[in-house]
This record gives sequence, structure tokens and C-alpha cells, in this order.
Amino acid sequence: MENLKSLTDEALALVAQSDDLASLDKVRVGYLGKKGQITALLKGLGKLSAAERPAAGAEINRAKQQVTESLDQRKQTLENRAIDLQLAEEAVDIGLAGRRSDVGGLHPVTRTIQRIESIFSSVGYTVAEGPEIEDDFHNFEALNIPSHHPARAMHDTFYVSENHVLRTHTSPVQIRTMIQQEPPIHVICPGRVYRCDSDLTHTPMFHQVEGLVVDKNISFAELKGTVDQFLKAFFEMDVPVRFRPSYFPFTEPSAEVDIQCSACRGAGCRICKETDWVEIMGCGMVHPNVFKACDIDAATFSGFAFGMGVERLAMMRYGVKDLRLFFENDFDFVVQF
Ligand code: 2NL
Repeated sequence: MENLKSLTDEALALVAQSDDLASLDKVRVGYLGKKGQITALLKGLGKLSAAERPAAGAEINRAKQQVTESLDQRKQTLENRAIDLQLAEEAVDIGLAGRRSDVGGLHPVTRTIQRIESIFSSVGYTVAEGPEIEDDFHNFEALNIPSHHPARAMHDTFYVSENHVLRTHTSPVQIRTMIQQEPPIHVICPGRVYRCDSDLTHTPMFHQVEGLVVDKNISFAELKGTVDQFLKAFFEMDVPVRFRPSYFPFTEPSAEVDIQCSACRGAGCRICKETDWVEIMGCGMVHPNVFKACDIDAATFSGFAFGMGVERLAMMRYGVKDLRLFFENDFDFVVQF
């Protein structure tokens, strides 16, 4: 009992020194646990006389309460400190500047297709689309390209099965249009096409726009006027256009279309290989065999068709020097358009 005061002071001092919950609990066990020093004093009360016991018991209980309160207080302090520490660690600086999210743009190929569609729509053409996997009939047979025709070797074709291919041109969309729809037909068919070809100037997938007109009294003059006016509208200038005789299985007669080189304005440069002209599209009068395959009477109706590569037109219009840029999806490239 003589030690109670110093025992209590010692306990209170140890509580104050405890810097974490584990060491604080050790202090509690040391004084108030089953084998604790204050607990031992309470257990020793039985050895005192009945006269001494109440005063001594009250004194020890006061000491016990004092230590208990100080333990509870310290525990609260340490717990609060732990929470403050965690909050400080997890703090979010809401004043920090955010990361900019970049806004992209339409791909130049998409823009070019939309531009072509808009020019032809303004003179009454409709836009038609079709499947990228086509059967042999729509991609070849109906276009006057029978099996063993050398033109099938001309298009290196991706075969999906014996009878199905990745379309090598968008012409099958026009075949479907002619089968479904009575003339007059004025249709423009944009889309992806596939050829097994890959080098600096060829990609296995590229884009084409084809056009088709079928009506009574359609002559090569209508074809020439349409193509000439389209090219002048597309390039927004009075660009010189020329037609060279050519061959396609699905048109007769056929022609390739050149425009004067926009890079050198006909003075000769690397782009036009010093010829002053660059090829821009192919065209011709629809072959009677194509009409026959679509059940259109070639004695009553005639028509013209044309086809162009979209990447090529986009390169010329936007001055893109390398075809591969269209397929890399580089952000800094796309935002320029
Ligand atoms: C080119 C040449 C061309 C056609 C496509 C066509 C379609 C039907 C009937 C007849 Cl359904 N012709 N399309 C005609 C001539 C040329 O494309 O160099 N394209 C990139």
C-alpha cells in the first residue's frame, strides 16, 4: 500500500509515453491485467484486517480508475492520430489541374467519302452499301468476269470459302441495286474493299467509291460530262481532265481518267512522273453481259459506271505523301483534317 502512489504515477507516466496502441495495451496488461500490479493489490486486500480493508480498497479502486481513464484517453488520442495520418496520406488535391482529353476528328478517308457523297447527292444520286463478304456471282460472275477469266488473277482475291470472297471492289453493290430496282438508277457506292496486295503504295484493305447510272438514252457523253463536273467540284477548281481508252471486263467501251497534276500544274514533277497527268479513276459504258446478269433489257436501257480509289483522292486533295499514314491512326495526323 505504501507503493500505491508511486505505482500509479509510474503507470500514468508509461501511458503518456506510449506511442502506439500495442505498447499502450502492454501497459494496461502490466497494471490492470489478470497478473497486473494494481490487480495484485486488490487481490491482497483479503490479507488485511476487516478494519483496514474498506479504506485500502477505496484507495486502490481510485488508483485503478485513474489509470483506466488515462488509458482510455490515450487510446482515443492514438486512434485519432492514426485516422489523421491516413486521411493525410489519402488526401486528393482537388485544385490540381486535370489532364486534357484530346478531341479527335473525322479520318481523311471518311471526309473524302462524305465529300464525294455530298457532290453526287446534290444532283440526285442515292448512296447504297452492301456486304464486305460477297459470293462469286456478285463479285465476279455478274460483272462479266467468269472463272478462268484473266481478270480474276488481276484482282488478287482473299477467299473466305470456295464460293465467298472479301469483295475486291464495290461493284457488287451496284449489281444488287440493278437486281432489286428498276431503272432509272443513279447510285453511288462507297466502302471497304480487299486485295491481297501489300507494299508502299498498296494496302490489303482500301476504300472505293463507284457510281452507276442506268436509264434510257445514256451515252458516253453523259459519262464524260458527269466525271468532268465531279472532278472540278471535288478539287474546287477548273482542273483539266482527259479520257484514255482502256479495258475493264464490265464496261465497253472503257476509259481511264487523268487530271492535270495538281503538284506541278502540268509542268512535270516526280508525282506525275514527268507526264503532267495523274490517273484518278476508271469508267465506261455498262457491258451488255452485266445487264443480262441483272435481268435488265440492254436494248431499252444503257448506262455508265465509274470507280475510284478514295485514299488516292484523299492524298491528292490533302497533299498526303505516304499512303501508310491513313492506316496508322496517329492522333497528330488525324487532327490535322
Ligand atoms: C477503277 C475502275 C471501274 C466500274 C468500276 C462497274 C460496275 C458495274 C458495272 C460496270 Cl455494276 N462497271 N464499275 C466500271 C469501270 C471502272 O473502276 O479503276 N476503280 C478504282
